Amino acid sequence: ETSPVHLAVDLGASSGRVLAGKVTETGVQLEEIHRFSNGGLDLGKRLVWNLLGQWEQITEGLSRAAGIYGKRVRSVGADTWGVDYVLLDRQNDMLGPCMHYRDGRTAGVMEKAFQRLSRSEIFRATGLQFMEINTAYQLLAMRLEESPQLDIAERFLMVPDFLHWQLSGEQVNEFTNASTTQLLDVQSGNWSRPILDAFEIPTHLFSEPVQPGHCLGNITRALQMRTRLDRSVEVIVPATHDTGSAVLAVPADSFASENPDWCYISCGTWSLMGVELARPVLSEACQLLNFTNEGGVNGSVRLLKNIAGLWIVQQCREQWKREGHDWSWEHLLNLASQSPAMLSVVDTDDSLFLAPDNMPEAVCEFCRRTGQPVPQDPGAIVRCALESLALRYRLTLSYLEQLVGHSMKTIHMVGGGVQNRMLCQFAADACGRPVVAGPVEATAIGNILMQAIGSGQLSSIQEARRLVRLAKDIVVYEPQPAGRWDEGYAKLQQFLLAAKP
Ligand code: LFR
Repeated sequence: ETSPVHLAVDLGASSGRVLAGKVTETGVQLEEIHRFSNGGLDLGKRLVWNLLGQWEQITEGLSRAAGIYGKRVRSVGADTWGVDYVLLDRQNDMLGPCMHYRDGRTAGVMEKAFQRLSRSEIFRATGLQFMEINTAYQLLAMRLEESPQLDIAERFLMVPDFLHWQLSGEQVNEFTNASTTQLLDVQSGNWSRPILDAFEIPTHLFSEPVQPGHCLGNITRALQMRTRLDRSVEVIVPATHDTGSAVLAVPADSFASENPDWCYISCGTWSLMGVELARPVLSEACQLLNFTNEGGVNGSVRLLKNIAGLWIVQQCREQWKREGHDWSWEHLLNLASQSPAMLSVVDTDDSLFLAPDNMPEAVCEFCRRTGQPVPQDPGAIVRCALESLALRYRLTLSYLEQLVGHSMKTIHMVGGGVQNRMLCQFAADACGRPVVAGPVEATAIGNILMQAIGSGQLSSIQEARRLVRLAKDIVVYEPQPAGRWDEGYAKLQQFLLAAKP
């Protein structure tokens, strides 16, 4: 076999991976080369990335890939979740640890930001949703803590930019991930001077963002020696924001059209639900509903909302593990399927679920607080969380349709969460639309397809998506008319009304 191989480095909430991908006429063939854990590191005062450990694992993965594929490896590129970054001093040394966005230092910082620049001014400039985790508030938190790091920093790199620098020796800011900072101007695609100034963030830390597909040249000599990869291997920047890569790999037959009739849910720890557009939506309604306009590939915009996602059930599982029960997903879903439907509904995006010590207890607490039956066992808790998530999808779909002014025919679900077949069926039922689920490995596939485009092997996103449509793991879930979804939905709306100030 001689088809070229592209390597994707993909760092996710629980694990990091190096994958090899071949792009041929029959689709994208993926192989996982190396997997390692990537949880945050709790230092007591700070929750941080183990970034240097990750880099070591990545080079291990690259060495293995070199051993397997030799000279066939053409390129490599990295993606991770958004918002997290590294600062370098004038000698290119890292300043402090790389902070994790779930660290508590940004609590309350958004309100302080609004004293400097109003909510609507920030929205009009950036088009971004307001989340405490955004880089803008992480940097402002440093300013407010009077961190000396900000004073001696010379360079700001998002985590994938840092990895690309290690891979290639070049320092750039990639556009899709830069757009998650809430520091980019939504019109120009460049850093927003008024926002940086208002938050006292030095402008010289940033360079004009480069677009996905950009080639940074060959891997460094040091990396070549260490991994035995060929010196000709190129570093090609994908959509380095994982969600940007995942949405590239939606098996749709259109790209950034004026009137998309499909929406997506990129489904993992978070559920990112939205549409792909050619232009941002900057209306008052968009700001009120707190939707975001994130930068995508080839100038596309992802109008979407962050939904808490599988976080709640993942954390339940962790808690039960701590209590001595290492239950598999399959077992838990089986229990859930035997539990009564729509016993109780929770608002998955309630702050109660952000970072509780005991997630199953938090679910019960929400039910108690709202006068509903309290789920009595793990099956009932999982069922409640998944049904509630599907109801959030329905709500978000209604907001989306309101914002774009027409209805969606299909929901594409991509990402690891798609393996949860119960959730896919619930999503179809709750929303009353067919769900096209898959591919599971959307992020890695999107990363690799962008490298294939950047290296000239493919000519367009449409061509890339045609190959994704050949994926074997795409399953359609038709909505079932039965169920108590209307009843559950009415409850969710009640909670939201009650929570309004
Ligand atoms: C998903 C994701 C979301 C972003 C969140 C935090 O992995 O990248 O798009 O809002 O993580 O960065």
